[in-house]
This record gives sequence, C-alpha cells and structure tokens, in this order.
Amino acid sequence: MPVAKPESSDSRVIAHVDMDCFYVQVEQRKQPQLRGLPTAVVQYNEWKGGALIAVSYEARKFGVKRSMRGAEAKEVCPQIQLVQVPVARGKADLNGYRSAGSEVVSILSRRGRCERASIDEVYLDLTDAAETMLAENPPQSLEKIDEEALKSHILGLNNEDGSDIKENVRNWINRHSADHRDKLLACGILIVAELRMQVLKETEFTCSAGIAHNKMLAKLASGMNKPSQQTVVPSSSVNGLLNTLPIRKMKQLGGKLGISLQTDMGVNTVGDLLQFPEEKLQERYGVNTGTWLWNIARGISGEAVEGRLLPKSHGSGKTFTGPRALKTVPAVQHWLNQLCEELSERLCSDLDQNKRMAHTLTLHARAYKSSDSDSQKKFPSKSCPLRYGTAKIQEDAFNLFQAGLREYIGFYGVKTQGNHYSGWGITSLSVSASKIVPIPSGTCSIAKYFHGQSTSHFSSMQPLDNVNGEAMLLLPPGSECYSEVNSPKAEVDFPKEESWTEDTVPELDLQEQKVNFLKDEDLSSSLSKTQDGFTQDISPSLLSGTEACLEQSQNKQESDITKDEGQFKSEYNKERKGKRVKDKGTPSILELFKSYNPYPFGSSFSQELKKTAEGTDARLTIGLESKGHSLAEQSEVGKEKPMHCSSSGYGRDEGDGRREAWSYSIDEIDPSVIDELPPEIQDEIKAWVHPHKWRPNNTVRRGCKISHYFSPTKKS
Ligand code: DCP
Repeated sequence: MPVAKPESSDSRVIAHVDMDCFYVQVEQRKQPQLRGLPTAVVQYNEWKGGALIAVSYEARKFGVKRSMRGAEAKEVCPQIQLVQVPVARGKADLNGYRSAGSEVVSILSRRGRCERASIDEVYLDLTDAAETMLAENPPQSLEKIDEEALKSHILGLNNEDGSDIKENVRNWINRHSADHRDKLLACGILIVAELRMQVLKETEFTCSAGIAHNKMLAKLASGMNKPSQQTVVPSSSVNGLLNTLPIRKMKQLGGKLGISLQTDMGVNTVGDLLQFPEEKLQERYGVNTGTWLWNIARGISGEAVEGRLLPKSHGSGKTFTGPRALKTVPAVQHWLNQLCEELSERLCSDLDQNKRMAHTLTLHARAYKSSDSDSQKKFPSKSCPLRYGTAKIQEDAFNLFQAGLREYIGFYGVKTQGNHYSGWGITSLSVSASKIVPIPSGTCSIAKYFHGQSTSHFSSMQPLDNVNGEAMLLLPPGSECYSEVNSPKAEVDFPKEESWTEDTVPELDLQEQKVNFLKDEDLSSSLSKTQDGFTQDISPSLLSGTEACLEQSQNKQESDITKDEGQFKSEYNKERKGKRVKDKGTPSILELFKSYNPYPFGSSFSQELKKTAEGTDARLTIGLESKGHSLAEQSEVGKEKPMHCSSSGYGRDEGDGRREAWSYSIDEIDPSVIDELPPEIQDEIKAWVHPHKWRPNNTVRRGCKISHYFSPTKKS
C-alpha cells in the first residue's frame, strides 16, 4: 500500500528523464545505418517474428505497437527494420542496454542528486543547482536562452493560435513577477535542456524530461511530449493536469487499489478524488493510504530523490509460455542454472566495480497445475541468505525451488514425480539478489589482494565461513531457513500492471532490468537499516564472496568448492543441533596470509613489521567493541604493556571479565598483506607497533577495524 510522505519542501526542482525508445536507440547506435528508419527491437524468440519490445518513433507513425509481433509489424510497415535483442545462455542479454543506461546516468548526475529508477529512467533533484543559478546567474541575466529550453512545453502556458510559442516560453522563463517557485522551475528548464543536450552529444541518445516540484508530477510530465522534448509543470497547472488524468495511469494505482477506487468509489480520474475528505479516504483505505490518496489528488508528494546510481537488486528471469512450460524438475534445474550463472556474473561485477554485495537470494516462479481445483494458488516465492559463487547460488536457488514446489503441489507430489511430468508446469522463473549494500572500502583491498593468488588457496579459505556468527548467514539453506517473501515489495517481483500497462504478455527476461529498478522502491527504509547493521560485520561474508568471484574468474575450481561445501554443511548441521560453531584456533585468514610469499609489495613498513614481529612476542589484543576508545588510547595502553598491545576497551574488559576478549600475535599477521589493507587499518597496526611514532586519525570508519579483517581467536 502506498504511504504518504509529507512534502519535504514545496520549492524543490525535480526532473524525471526518460530515454526515447531506448533499446532501439542502443541498436541504432551500433548500426548507424538504421537511424531514421522505422525500427523495432524484437525478442529472440522466432515465433511470428518475435515480440516487439521497443519501437522507434518512425515506426510508431505507421501504427507499429509494442504489443505486436514482428510479423504483424511487417504487415503494417513492410519496410520496418527488426533487430533481435542480443542473446546469451538462451535468453535475452541486457548488458549492453544496462551499460548504455549507465552512460546516461553518469552525465545526468553531474548537476544534482540522481536516482536511477529503471534501465532508462532517472530522477534528478536539481534544487541546489537551480537555487545557485537563480542567485548567481538568473535567466534574465543571460544574453541568450538555449533553443532547446525554448522548445519546452510549459503546462498552462497560453499558446493561442498564431502566437510565437518560443517567445511565450522565453517570456515565462524571464518573468520578473514570477514567484520563487516558478523562478526555480525556470532555472530547472535551462539546466535540464543543457543536460539533455549533453547526453545527446556524449552518447548519441535522445531523451525526454518532465520538470516539476516533485517526483510524481515530473514523472507524469516526462512522457507527455516525446521524443526529445521536455515538459514543465508549474504549481498553477497541477489541478488542470490531474483533473482529467485517468486514475489507473498514476503510479501505484494501476493495480488493485486503482480498481477499488474505480469500482467502489466511482473514481475515474485523479480529479475525482478531490470530492472525498481525507477522513473518508482513510476510513476506506487506512490512515496512510488515505492520506496518500488525498495528497496525490492535490499533486502533493514528499518522496525524496534517493541518491542512487546503481540498481537496488539484480535479477535474471525467463518466461516459458505455452508449450515451452517446464514440466520436469531437471528441466527447471537446467534453466535455473542458466539464470543463476548470469546472476552470479552480475553480482561479481557489482562487487568488483562498485564494491557492493547482495545479501538475499529470492526465487520466484509462476506455475500451473493441470488438474487443479485450486487454480488460484500461486507458486510461493522463497528466499534465503545469498552465498557468493555460481555453484552455491545454483544450489541454493534449486533448493528454494524445491521448497516452493513442495508447498505448491504438496510433498508427496514432489516425491513421486521424478523426471516425469506429473501435472504441473512452470511458466516463468526468476532469481534475484537484493539487499545490496556497499562493503567497507578496506575489504575491497583484501579482495584485490586475493585476486593475485593461486586458486589452490581458496579451498583453504572455506573455514572462514565458520569463524563467527556471520557465517550462519552464509549457510546452505535447509528447509527451515527458507522464508517466504510475504511482501511483493520486499524483493524483485514479476512485472505488475502498473509498470507495464502497455504490454500484453511481456517476456520476463526482457523486462527484468526495468523491474529491478521499479519494484524495490519500498525497500529503501529497511535497506538503510540493514546497511547500518551490515557494515559492522561484513568481512567474513565478503571473503566468502571474494572467493566466489574468484571461482568464476579462475576457471571455477568446482571440485574444491563441492568438497568445501560438504565440510561447510557438516559444520552447519552441528550448529543446528544446538551448539554454537566453535572458533577453530587461528583464524583461517591468517593461515591463508601466512602461506603467501612475503613482501610481494616490497614495502618498507611490511619489513619493519616483520622485524618487529620477529624480535618480540608482542600480542595484539583487540576489543571487539572499541567504540568510544580512540586509537590513540589504544596505543597508550600498548605503551604501558609493551608485550601486550591492547585496546583500552579490551583492557577494561579484561579487568572486569564481562566481555569476551580476543587476541592476536603480531607474528600471526603476515606483514606482506599490511600494505594492501586500507589506510585506517594500517594506521591501527602502526599504532600498535610504534605507539610513539604513529598518530592515526581517531575516527575509524565503521566496518574498517582490523578486527574485521583478522577474525579473532578466542582468548582462552
Ligand atoms: N522494455 C522491455 N519490455 C517491455 C517494455 C520495455 O524489454 N515490455 C524495454 C525496451 C524499452 C525499454 O525497456 O526500450 C524502456 O521502456 P520504455 O517503456 O521506457 O519504452 P521505450 O523507451 O522503448 O519508449 P518510450 O520512448 O515510449 O519511452
């Protein structure tokens, strides 16, 4: 259900930028000879020429629509150029479109906070840029207003027949009598026009934009004049815009809520909502939704533009319609493996390029039972903690599928059906990875270090997963671990009506990216909470993830993985019998580090530390919670106890024995890795080794403590 958010400020300048016939433009850039010709992008399926998923504006003039198949398009426009979407692993490969979208985002984000809303849509908060322009360089002071800005459509601007439209726009932009809000919008017009021209120049893509005081209005406006134009919604035009707008066109009203408004309340346009007092709407739809409806009727929306240039989740899916439905478990497993392979690749490149990790794996499916009285029953979505590595993702996704199938058709049905068709079919499958959060900067450095090492070490990393409580999150899912995704908002879901109103039977694999961006909108609050909690204990899972990505880049040493997983599962089973997994002495990362050649980076500090380590039996002791105790304090303690460097937090705990204590020998830390650690950690170590020399910053980023890298040995 939508939730009302108070309008943060009524003087914001928000733009919604939407690429024009995006996939077509990407294909036309690859094949410039297609420019200007009626063109459409079709899915790879050959049946009747494949389904159209993007149609150029030239083709639209002939009546070609996205709902058509290639053959139909040829009928209405014989000269249409049909380009097949690239294919990989038997399904659409959207990577080219994704990265084209990223090119655009990187340009748009130069002028303000930027939220990537789908593969080809972006919200921009240009308030600061507009305020600055108004203060320093207002439109009236400009010698010339850009032609592109003059082509803007300003809703409510009276363009009587015969009047010079551009001149009207120029006058509107330059109005001295305008209130502050309109003046800001005028600046927004200039900024967005400039950005769009920049996008065209750098990427060769055209886009359209809506400019308003909030996201809702900007989004409504961006599609009003396409292609390659911009539309502005001054406050005075909001009522006029909403009065006649069909209720189902509003975001979040394309589904059940919209239907209920139409059938139960007789509301057909957004304007119709104005007749209801807020209390009445709250009575019918609950306090939050009621207020939200009351607000949208008046064009009020407080939703902020989130600073997010990257997707909130990754998904890979495929539909199997009609005779292509999957009817045996091995057939499902085959496709799941393909989907997981793609998902894993994307997770690894996200980790590599953006230093982010996902935490939840979700499986969605659509299914039917041929002899079913209960045909309404849906295949339940299932999720579990995400473990990195293709083989692990494949295994977990398959387990999720089996758990879902058990629930869908009943345990005995699954048991008896084997490889034979037993009355069910899967018409779509998707796997998604969500709860993606950035990893602390330092951990990437460790990941980079591992990249240079031989794969044989990675089987020895497996015990890392058992080091502490985080390991539980990485365990293979037993049936009890599965949790149903109750809220469709929580994870990537199948396309819903409101997002895909123009389509009849959309192909899941072609839509996934758009869905990725669109469906997670309500996850934001929980995500940020997770983010906070997560940064504190990310390291073990990161290492597991790094290992997984290395699996891929280093020819997948599957046998090692399988062996390790066996070991891992047995640990897990022990844990599930009620015992806590015990730390096994020296953390494996230290073992791992010790087995590498020392000094690969030829560092003087490494050598210095090595010397120190050889010459003393100093032990580094780290309080797990050193919050509130500066590193300087830690080094002071180290000074008092030269043979036992410790954080003051630890020192105190040691005294009262209330908290668990953890310790390391300096000689257990291989000096060769020190220089690859993040500067904060280096400082921390230096402070222990030379408490007088090093005066590190007192502020250590959360998740960037040495204890996050060197998992602790429990002090006996
Ligand atoms: N897309 C898809 N399957 C769909 C709808 C869209 O694969 N059922 C892809 C192809 C589109 C891209 O997403 O190019 C963006 O979708 P839009 O709805 O924004 O449509 P276009 O950009 O193609 O056209 P427009 O100019 O109308 O926005």
